[in-house]
Amino acid sequence: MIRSIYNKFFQKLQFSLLGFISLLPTISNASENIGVPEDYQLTFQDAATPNMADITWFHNSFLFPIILLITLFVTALLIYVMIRFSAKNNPNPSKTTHNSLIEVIWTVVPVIILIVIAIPSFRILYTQQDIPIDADLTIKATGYQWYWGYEYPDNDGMYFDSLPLEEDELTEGKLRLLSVDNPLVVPAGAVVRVQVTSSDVIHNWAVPSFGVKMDAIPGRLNETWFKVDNPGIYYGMCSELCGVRHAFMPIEVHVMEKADYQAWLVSASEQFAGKMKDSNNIELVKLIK
Ligand SMILES: [Cu+2]
Repeated sequence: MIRSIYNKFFQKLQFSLLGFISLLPTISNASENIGVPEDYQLTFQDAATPNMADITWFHNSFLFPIILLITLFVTALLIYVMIRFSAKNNPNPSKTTHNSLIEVIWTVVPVIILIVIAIPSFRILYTQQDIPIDADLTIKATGYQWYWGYEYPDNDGMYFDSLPLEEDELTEGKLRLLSVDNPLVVPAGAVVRVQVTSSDVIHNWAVPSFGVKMDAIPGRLNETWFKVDNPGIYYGMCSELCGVRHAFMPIEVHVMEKADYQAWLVSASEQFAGKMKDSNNIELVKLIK
């Protein structure tokens, strides 16, 4: 009951925001861009994975009401105390210094609240950390100053760099600071295991609509996973301050129907097969300068 009321509240909030946004110039071909931030966005992006749906529920329908009630209770208590015990209304203050019952209550009640919050929180954390052993596809994402490189170990180690598009390269439907030349491509409905690492400093591979945010640490292989059923384009960014071009290492994920993915794989295998990272890549040298 409470859950549905708050879902409606957040849906309405989002709805009114969407109405406002529709007055602003819209990005053409936006129907394809699903996991993307919106102007004046307040809440999370729409969930594309079960994990993100859980995170959204946890925040919007669980934590938010608890925080709201506590805030209202404390505010009401403060207002009551300010009026009831002001110097004017209460000229002779009580000399009471201790009340065991109240002290027990104000210790035990917060503990109970924290335990109640911890139970669903740990469950969600566990599903994020529990990498399915029967993953359909493994991707290795490596952070470089300042772009991402993707390797497909299941496909002869196919590797490609994923560089952000320059402003003069932005064609219709491409987004500034989000679109890349070679996006990560995965099949819809597949469990994708992502191994995340870095070659220089700490980066972070984060896609908000997937509920994925994993540190990329040099010399360490971190793992995360996602499963997206809805084909479309989803965006993320490096989420760890990693240097002067930290804001210029976006993540673009194309989720394709299985047949389209197979077709992409055939052409990409030819284009990228056996291609290892080339430190003399002209485009990279341009970026580093
Ligand atoms: Cu980075």
